[in-house]
Amino acid sequence: MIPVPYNSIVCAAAAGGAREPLFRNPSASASASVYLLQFNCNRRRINTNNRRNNNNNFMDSNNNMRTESYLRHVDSRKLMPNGAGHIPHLKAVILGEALASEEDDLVLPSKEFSDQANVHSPEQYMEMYKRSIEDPDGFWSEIASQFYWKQKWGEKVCDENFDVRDGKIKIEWFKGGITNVCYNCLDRNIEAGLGDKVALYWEGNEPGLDGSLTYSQLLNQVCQVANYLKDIGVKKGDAVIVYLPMINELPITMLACARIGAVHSVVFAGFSAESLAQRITDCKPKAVITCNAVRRGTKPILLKDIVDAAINDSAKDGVSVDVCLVYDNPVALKREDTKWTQGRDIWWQDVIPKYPSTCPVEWVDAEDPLFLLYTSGSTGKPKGVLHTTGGYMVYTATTFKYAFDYKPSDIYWCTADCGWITGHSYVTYGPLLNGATVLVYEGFKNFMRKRMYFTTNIGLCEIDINVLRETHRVHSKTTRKNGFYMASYLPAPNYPDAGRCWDIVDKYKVSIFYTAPTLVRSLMRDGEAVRYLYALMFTVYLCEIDLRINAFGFWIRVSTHQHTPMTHLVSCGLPMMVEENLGTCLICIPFPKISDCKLCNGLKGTPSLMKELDKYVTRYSRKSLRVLGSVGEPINPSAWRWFYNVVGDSRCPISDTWWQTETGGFMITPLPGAWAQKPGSATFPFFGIQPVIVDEKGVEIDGECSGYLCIKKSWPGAFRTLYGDHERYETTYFKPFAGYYFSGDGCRRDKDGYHWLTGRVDDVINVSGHRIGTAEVESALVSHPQCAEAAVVGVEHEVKGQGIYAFVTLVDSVPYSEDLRKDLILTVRKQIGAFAAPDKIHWAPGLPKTRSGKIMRRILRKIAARQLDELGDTSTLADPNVVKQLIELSDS
Ligand code: 6R9
Repeated sequence: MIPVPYNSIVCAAAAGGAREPLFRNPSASASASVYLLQFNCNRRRINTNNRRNNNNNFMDSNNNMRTESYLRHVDSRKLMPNGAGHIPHLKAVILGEALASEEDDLVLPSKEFSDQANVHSPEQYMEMYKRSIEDPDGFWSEIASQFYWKQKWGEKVCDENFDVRDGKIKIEWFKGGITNVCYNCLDRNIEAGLGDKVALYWEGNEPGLDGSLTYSQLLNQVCQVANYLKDIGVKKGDAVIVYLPMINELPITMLACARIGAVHSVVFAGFSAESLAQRITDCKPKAVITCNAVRRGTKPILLKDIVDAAINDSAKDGVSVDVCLVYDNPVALKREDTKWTQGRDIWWQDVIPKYPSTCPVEWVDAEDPLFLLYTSGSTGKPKGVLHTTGGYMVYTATTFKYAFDYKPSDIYWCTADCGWITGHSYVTYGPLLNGATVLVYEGFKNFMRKRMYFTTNIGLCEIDINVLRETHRVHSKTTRKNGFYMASYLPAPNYPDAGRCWDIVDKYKVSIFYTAPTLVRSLMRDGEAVRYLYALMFTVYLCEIDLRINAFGFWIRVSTHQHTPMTHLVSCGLPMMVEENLGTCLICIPFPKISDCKLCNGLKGTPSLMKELDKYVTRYSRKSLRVLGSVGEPINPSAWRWFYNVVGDSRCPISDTWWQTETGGFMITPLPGAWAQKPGSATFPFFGIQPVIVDEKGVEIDGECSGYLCIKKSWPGAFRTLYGDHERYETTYFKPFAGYYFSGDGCRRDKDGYHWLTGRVDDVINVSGHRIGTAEVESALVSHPQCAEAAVVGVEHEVKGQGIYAFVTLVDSVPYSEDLRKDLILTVRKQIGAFAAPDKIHWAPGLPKTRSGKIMRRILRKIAARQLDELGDTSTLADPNVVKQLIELSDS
């Protein structure tokens, strides 16, 4: 019996049968706009129902709102954005969509889409899935045969031991097969007639800076680099560290390594010198390849300086680097200003063009290593995830083709950096193996946003959203200057304005757009912020209030007898929280949420702000878009809806792909033409993947349930070991639940069999889709001479998904100070990278520990999230007073 991943009831619904979906197939309704309306209506219906239920008590005779009877009290404060609990005696009330259930929202692909899709129905999926599970060897070898193999694999397609109780964990696919990934990406496609097709488009940060390479041109450049590497003595199996920004030279270098059988280890160019040194020391590379500098905003980041420091550091550990190839990036730094070590450093442009543009392929075994990529774990030491050649090639190519419904005419853009696994599997290998045209974007940088103005009865308000912080730290201040309100705002990753993404989509006619929820949320906020400002402006106009803006939303203080603004906000459908104290009422409207306000619409055009609504998106055509994708963390339903409705014009399915550095490729993902989606769910397993949800004892749970997400049996793209530490590989992934691969993620399966990822269950924080081990941050903090101890936990963050919250105990007699706080954050930035900087340092005279000295992170998580009435049992603590002290220091 094979597990049935797709519930037959949903199949029927998706096929237009038994169950009436809440959201209709747009093709079934009169027009797309009708569909949109239904979409919004449904949201409203949920809100209106609430209202209707309380209708009698809702308004008093003067049409003022009766807050008590209307607002719904929330049992738990976990629904509030972090920081809201700062307010003493908070009485939290949330309105709006947060309480809606997403489980019954089915969004179906249009008939036109399904008809042309690679997998067009649940039945077709089920048939293929069944075969992939019942006959994996046949299924995968048929696909593998579409690639070039110098020699076919041996007897066994797959040879595995997946159970620690039966000995050493071993995963092998296509062993004995001789091939080369670079050959399959380039030469094979050129032979098939794609030589003149564009392989890579490159778009720089600065509008106007761009370029492109056809498959033939790309092969020539790859060969030149490959020849150079061979010339300096890089051989099959040797490691090469790549520390480059998103320029074409990054995928070129990866492919060049693959061509000669060298193992690339790409390090994200946002990592610090220390992190880079750690990776150099671990894999002892024959060469380091970098760039002198890259421009982020107006500031050049001196990558070469970071590499110099890292090489010095690793030399102290006895690992020397003989060659450092440096790409000259004059836009960021002049050659003559680049620090240079004669004899070791060499300019890319001085040597590479001199090498021949053909290079014979080094044929390798399917199980020979292709690359190393370090990822965070629950200890301070990053793990070198090792992927091999054959299985990874077959798996990334196949997942790319099906999850994005790839067609040869597509223009594909993945916003990930090649420094992460997404850039390996779905910027470089997966798409190029399919002969796709890939857009490489230099990357998002924070941009200087213009000021926003709005009028109120207290005068003209100016929202200064210019105060950008590299760190993305949650930080805000509101000042009143000359009668103007100024507020700092979280930076958004875009340049020169929030429309850049869609400008690029139109410029290249991008048809598949794959990105991360954090980016969706920050872009959505740009449009939504305007909508909010508008609603708010009107509210402010209605009564004199004290307005504050922080990272969580707009905070308004009004006196309790003034119900009009609240009524207005309610009519806008804005979710909000209210704290009522004697005579005053503090309202927080967390942004961004999609709202629809008759009142505001009625005033459309009065102040021009309304016109600004979503214009960053809608002023671009986006007609070329066909499929959207999301990766890195769970996408929250409101971001999903905005992505679907606004960006994709309610026309493009979203592939919410769940996978990991370790899995090499997609594991649970929609097949966009095959079935209905539920906003926020990664849906069903890919071919050959058997996800199981287990309880804490490792017992599989059937049907509707929540638990730990594990995978039964191997798949071709699985990682084979942790570099130099097979024991850690087994301990981390295969020992927690014997017989399974343990993902480290929690998961819920709903009544229809849809999978909902609920985040990490281990000590790993997911910040903007980047995995950061709490232990890594802690060890950076304690390296500071004045830090005695540190404990780091993740907290919910509106844009980044999770933020980093650090409890810090100082050495005796060191006073708390703002300078020290900054210094501690700087220490983490220096040691790991800016993206790992803590959002909050919470001074801790002591940490809550059990009598055996174990830190009780559960309690720290609750304190960080201000869920103070959910601290649970603290009686096992060695010193229960510690908790009280920590709570007292919460706002210091
Ligand atoms: C590809 C990548 C892996 C972790 C993973 C999970 C989270 C990734 C997700 C998702 C929910 C998705 N994650 N995609 N959670 N829905 N679509 O991001 O690899 O950097 O190794 O991170 O990211 O928690 O365990 P990696």
